[in-house]
Amino acid sequence: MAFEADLAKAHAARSAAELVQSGMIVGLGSGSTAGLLVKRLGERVAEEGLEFVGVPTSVSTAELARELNIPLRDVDDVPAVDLNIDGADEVDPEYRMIKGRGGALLREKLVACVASRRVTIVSPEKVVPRLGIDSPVPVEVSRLGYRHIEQRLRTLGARTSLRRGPDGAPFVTDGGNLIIDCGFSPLADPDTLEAGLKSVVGVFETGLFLGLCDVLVVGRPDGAEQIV
Ligand code: ABF
Repeated sequence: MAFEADLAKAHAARSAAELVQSGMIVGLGSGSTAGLLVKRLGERVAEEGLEFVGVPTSVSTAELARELNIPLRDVDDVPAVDLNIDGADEVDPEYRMIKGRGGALLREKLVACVASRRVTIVSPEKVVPRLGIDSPVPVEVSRLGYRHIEQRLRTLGARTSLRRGPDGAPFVTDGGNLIIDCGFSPLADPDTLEAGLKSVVGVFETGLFLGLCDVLVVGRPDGAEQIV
């Protein structure tokens, strides 16, 4: 099963990598599927002389891209992003997504929002009939006041859990913030929920990505399907 999921991710990544053309400014997502994309783009740079500029969405993606000789810029140093390619945790039939299990949601959303075309690459189990049944919504919050912020999130119906790292200490994002994972059963209306979460002072961003998927690439063990 794990092998099949890995193969599906690899096919999704390979298929999306073909969308990158020389001269483009490309948002590079985070997570294992996006990691496979970055590796494939590194191969295209080495084998075909593909020339593009990457805008990384996390420290780990930037490190990987540098190892592969992919030139990078920060999002503030580019006028626009032509294409953004990133993974997701869940995608519903309206191409709304939950992202942020990897903890890079703020930068991922910033880059997705300035991109002309957003491509999501997933393995098939990420495509769900309804968001939030299996995945909590990650919410990136200020360190200062996080206990109060958590309390406010609970009043919105969230079952909250402060994310922790493998050492048991609170997980700290690349931006120096905390993540509170918020479970909702059910997650009724993503747009209303997004507005409610964003109304809490100290919430910087949520893992609800609404209207940010233009192309969905679903990998399978034997290939990939691009859905526009
Ligand atoms: C990023 O990586 C995140 O937004 C999402 O949470 C995660 C998906 O990771 P993977 O591809 O490893 O399943 O895209």
